[in-house]
Amino acid sequence: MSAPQSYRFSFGPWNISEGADPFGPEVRPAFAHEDKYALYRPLGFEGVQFHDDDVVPGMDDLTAEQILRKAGEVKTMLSNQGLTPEFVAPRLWFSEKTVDGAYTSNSASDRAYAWERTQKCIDIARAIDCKAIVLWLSREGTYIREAKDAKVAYERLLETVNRMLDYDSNIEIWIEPKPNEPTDQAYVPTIGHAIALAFASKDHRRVKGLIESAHALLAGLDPSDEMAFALAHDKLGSVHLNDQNGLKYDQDKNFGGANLRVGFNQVRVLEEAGYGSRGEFIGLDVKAIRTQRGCPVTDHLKASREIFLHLVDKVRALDRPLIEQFRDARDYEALELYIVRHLLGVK
Ligand code: XUL
Ligand code: MN
Repeated sequence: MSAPQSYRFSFGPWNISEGADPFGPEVRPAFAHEDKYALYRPLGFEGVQFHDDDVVPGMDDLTAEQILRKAGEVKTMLSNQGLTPEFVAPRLWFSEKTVDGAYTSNSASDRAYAWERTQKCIDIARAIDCKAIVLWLSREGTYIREAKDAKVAYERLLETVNRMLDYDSNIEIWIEPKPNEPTDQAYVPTIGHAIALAFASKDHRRVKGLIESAHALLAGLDPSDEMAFALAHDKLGSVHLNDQNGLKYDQDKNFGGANLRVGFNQVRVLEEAGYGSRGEFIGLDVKAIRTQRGCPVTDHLKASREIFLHLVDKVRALDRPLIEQFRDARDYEALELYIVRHLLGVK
């Protein structure tokens, strides 16, 4: 038997936050992104996820040369800390030019801005030696259905993916689906939509998905089945493990914190498929609870990683022949009791 998989973990600097929510201001002092890099390794993380302007703040007002200079500085900071950039995502939801979406906006000048910004994002990724671009499609959707022609919108998304593949012949594109928030209905709400786009693109081998647990739950789906679907098509670029308590706002709770069994099944599916054996990261997208004091707050990252690793132990300790017996006998009552006892640590 091959040696058990050991996992590498990543998170984005926005996961160490000031605790603001849509109804209130920041509750913790700011902690500079650049000071965060020193925290990664001691916490057990080696991958850094970025938005383009996490690497180059204020990039819309900078020249190409200034952008590359700043990206070069960040590359040095990462290598000084022994860190790997996992992906860069264009932040296309903050500009006044993307209030009604970016690639799917009805305005040609907004779409032109989105494409320019995407090229700069790819330039930044290249400058820090990062091989993947994440597309979280934020405002690509509608608040009312009649606002956009949805068929044209999907054609525009495919055209963008193809342009990105042409712009750089090495990068991979990982689409992060989410069904809603900020829009009422988002285009590309599930991994099935993302993978259809991938296969429709001009080089499907370079287009994959990134599955966030909470986003799948918001779509009313089980994240482990979403992951299994992507894995069955060899299209799981990365994951954003977290948790979500029901169909509410995107909560980004600690992994396994709301529903341990749902967490367990994600770990089971990843582990059984050998996810991570080609260097894929276990990415987290978790928010510290607003009431948490301190600066910087990192306990939520430590806890989510620890819960993941405990669940790996649980998956490895499963009695596989017994599970096969229950499956053969179609005794799913017994299988369920076995799983719950196993999670509880009782015989
Ligand atoms: C939004 C979300 C983003 C993406 C990266 O819900 O999850 O943080 O992961 O832009
Ligand atoms: Mn995410």
